[in-house]
Amino acid sequence: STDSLPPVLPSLEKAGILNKTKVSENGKKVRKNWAQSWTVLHGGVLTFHKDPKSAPGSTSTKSNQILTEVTVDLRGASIASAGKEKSSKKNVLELKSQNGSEYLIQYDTESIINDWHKVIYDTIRQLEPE
Ligand code: I3S
Repeated sequence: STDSLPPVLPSLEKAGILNKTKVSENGKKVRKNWAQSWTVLHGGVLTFHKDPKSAPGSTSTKSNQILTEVTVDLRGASIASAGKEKSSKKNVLELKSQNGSEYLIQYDTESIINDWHKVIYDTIRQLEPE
């Protein structure tokens, strides 16, 4: 029987620098604000972090902190290549969360975006009920 198996937690993990902007919040369009973010995928959650050195008023104490800026729960989310109408940039992905937030993520190196597309897609699949 499989009844006694522990719940399977998504183990896929990845981190790297991406460009990202929010485009919608609670289903409502918001103004783009592209910024480079240290991006981490861990435990089915994607987090974007501000580079503390790029934050205004950076101090020596701040400079070794990594500030979490945005958290996106990938449960019920969707990821797809963004259409040309979404951005003039190349290699753009569109990430929609279950709560109606939408982000664009982008990187000029196609293979890097392809890797993120695959790992986010696979994580979303793993989080789906069977
Ligand atoms: O979808 P949009 O409005 O053409 O997005 C562009 C704007 O956000 C622009 O800033 P302003 O709101 O100050 O015009 C950004 O500089 C552009 O990068 C945005 O377009 P892309 O095509 O780069 O996503």
